[in-house]
Amino acid sequence: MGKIILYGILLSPPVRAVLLTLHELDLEFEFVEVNPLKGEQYNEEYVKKNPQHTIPLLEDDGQCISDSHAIIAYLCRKFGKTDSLYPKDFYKRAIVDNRLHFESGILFARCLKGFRSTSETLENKLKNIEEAYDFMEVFLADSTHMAGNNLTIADLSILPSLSSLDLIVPVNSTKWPKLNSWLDLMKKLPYYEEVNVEGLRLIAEMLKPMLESMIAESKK
Ligand SMILES: N[C@@H](CCC(=O)N[C@@H](CS)C(=O)NCC(=O)O)C(=O)O
Repeated sequence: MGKIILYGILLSPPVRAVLLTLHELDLEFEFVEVNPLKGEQYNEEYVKKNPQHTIPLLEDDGQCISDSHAIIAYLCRKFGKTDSLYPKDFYKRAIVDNRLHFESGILFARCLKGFRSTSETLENKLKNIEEAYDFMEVFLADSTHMAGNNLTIADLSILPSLSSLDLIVPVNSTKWPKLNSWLDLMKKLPYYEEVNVEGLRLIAEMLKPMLESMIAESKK
């Protein structure tokens, strides 16, 4: 097996999605810090590897792949001992892919907007986050996991963004009972503490002033 290198920082939800998948697949890897808060994603060497200058970036035996969704699907295809994390069945895989695109286009996009100061009103940001929670409540209507009744990369992709958004809009068990139970279930993953908790602590610390003013504003 070639050497796997993951570039990024724990603060980033898509980096954590890749870390969760590497742990779930029990793969050895090297973690190299590339910190966008210090502008390190623009280093010449890094941009050669990833012209889109995003984290995460995975290097497997010298071959580079960017975008967490492409990376975690690749890891499962190449290293998964079974197809449970990324099913081969066409329909089941389509449902997993749907959730990956949901994470990319809706959940993570709304997560970024939620954490950044933009021209969008706070009311609108919160409404959009709550709507994303409503969608996931529907995903979970007849199943224990985001795509069926077992753990897939749909869960590992959604977990870091959702748990980060939970800092702004708590996943209330009355409003989103299934989503709340799913989050509790995910917290039992053996590598959850190591991968996700530190990332969330870093986000909470970095965003403390912003979160305090958002909470104050939302109470007005
Ligand atoms: N869809 C991408 C999103 C990656 C992304 O936007 N990462 C942010 C950090 S959370 C980043 O690299 N920002 C720096 C930049 O875009 O220059 C993925 O899932 O990997």
